Amino acid sequence: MKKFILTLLAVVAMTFSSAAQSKITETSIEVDGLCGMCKKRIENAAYLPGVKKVNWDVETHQLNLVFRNDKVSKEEIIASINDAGHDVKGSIATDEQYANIHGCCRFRDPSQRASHGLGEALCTEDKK
Ligand SMILES: [Cu+2]
Repeated sequence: MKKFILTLLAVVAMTFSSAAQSKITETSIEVDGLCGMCKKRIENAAYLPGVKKVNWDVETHQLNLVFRNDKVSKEEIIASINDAGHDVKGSIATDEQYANIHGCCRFRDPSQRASHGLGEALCTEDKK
């Protein structure tokens, strides 16, 4: 019986250690936005179940992510950010999604970008 319990403990320990090693993904993606309000919106959208850390930098536009890849995928996180109205490099929000964004956060608007000291938007299609 004692041997059985020890074997069981060893199996449990191995399961946990391999899970901790291989199931964490650390990555960063480029997300367009302007300000502190955008930061909150982007980080809230990215913070899905299984996501451990989110940090969007208003200067670099990089969103750093740490997540459990057995619980959530990068694609799901990107879809959620698009849903909140923000453009991700390689995955642009639809006009309907973008329309929900607060007026002062219109990151595709060249005059808003200029007033925040930003260059060209990620979305380079002509939006009129
Ligand atoms: Cu904003």
